[in-house]
Amino acid sequence: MQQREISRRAMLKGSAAAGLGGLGALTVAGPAAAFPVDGGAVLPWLDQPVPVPPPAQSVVGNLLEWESLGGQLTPAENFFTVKHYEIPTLDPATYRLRVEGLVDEPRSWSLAQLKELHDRAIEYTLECAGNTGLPFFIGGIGNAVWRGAPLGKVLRLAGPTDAASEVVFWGADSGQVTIRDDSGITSGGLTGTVEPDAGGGLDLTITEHFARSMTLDEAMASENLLCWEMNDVPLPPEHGFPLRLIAPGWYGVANVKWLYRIEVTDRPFRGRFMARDYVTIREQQRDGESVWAFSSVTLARLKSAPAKVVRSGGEHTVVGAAWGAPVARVEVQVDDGKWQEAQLEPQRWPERRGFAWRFWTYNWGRPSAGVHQVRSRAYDVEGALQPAPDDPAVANRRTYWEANGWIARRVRIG
Ligand SMILES: Nc1nc2c(c(=O)[nH]1)N[C@H]1C(S)=C(S)[C@@H](COP(=O)(O)O)O[C@H]1N2
Ligand SMILES: [Mo]
Repeated sequence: MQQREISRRAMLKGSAAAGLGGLGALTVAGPAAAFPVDGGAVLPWLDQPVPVPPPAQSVVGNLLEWESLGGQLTPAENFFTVKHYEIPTLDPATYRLRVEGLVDEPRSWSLAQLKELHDRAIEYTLECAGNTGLPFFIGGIGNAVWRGAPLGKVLRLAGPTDAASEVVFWGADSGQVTIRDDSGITSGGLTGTVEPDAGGGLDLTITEHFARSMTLDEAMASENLLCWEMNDVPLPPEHGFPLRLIAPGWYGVANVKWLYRIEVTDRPFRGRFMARDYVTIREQQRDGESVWAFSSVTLARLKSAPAKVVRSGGEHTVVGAAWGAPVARVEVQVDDGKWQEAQLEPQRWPERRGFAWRFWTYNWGRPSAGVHQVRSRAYDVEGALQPAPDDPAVANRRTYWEANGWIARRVRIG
């Protein structure tokens, strides 16, 4: 937890330095962003993810293939997708974003009205909190320049009341969700469908929209966007057309797609994707007793991964990425050897560091023929180290979310 607090502070510092002005000028072309290693032969990793099993095929798609990582920005058509319900069809002509609840001026916004607000762009690496937590899921990450209207401005115009403390973001997508498999619910008066279950009790099933919340303070952070464009193209349907929340510094799940309603409330929101799914459960030892910790997935965590090994003229280079917090250093370890410093690629927009992945390279030279293991680990600007796989924060998890331990890949040389 300590590490996460530090990372968030460092990020906020990074975004404060960027300020509110000038961000609109950011273009995707930006300063030159050549890939660290052009040309040469890519050596594929021996350990490949297993095929996506059928139940997950409707949820995740278009996963990043690390060996083909070719540039700082992930084109929209190559960007991974996660959807928990079906993609809703929204007509941009009639689309409205409602801002309501504990606000002085509830209103709805058309796309044209939102686009009249001073727009901004921010480069942010979006990673699913489940990425690298499951054997088929190591490519749930991508990086883009996102453009939209500042969320804070829209909230300020609405005028949260004194009682307001929480902001809930509602997606237009929804599905049938069984809230309880429960023999305890036996009476009427419930708005969902209540059906007998096998045990003779009653299940409660409702149609639930995708939704996530933040505190009002978190929502007001200057980097949050009501976003309609990624990498200079309109959001494709699968990425949230026509409007999504972009919450730099958070895990992917916070970035609500197909956003159609923002509700300001005076109490914490406990929907499916905060209180049931996307909950990290850890088992900890306290004075010889096993205790459980439950926490909702929120802010991103410091992480890095080797992307590929490139061979050119007999020389080998490991190229990788680091993200989840403003990155200060990356180290690489081959087999059981000493951890060695990798070279960080220069930052495209140094004033906005913290939200986009940093590429790094490690000159491996001419390793001996055979199979080798390559691992990386990152340090953030506050000196915090990405946790080892046996760090209790990683090892004690009983759910697969927030798997940010060191990632090992294997490659055959020669
Ligand atoms: N409305 C809605 N928003 C959503 C989701 C969803 O299922 N419905 N999935 C979330 C999750 S878990 C992730 S990881 C990101 C993925 O964003 P992408 O599909 O654009 O990569 O979207 C988030 N926003
Ligand atoms: Mo996710």
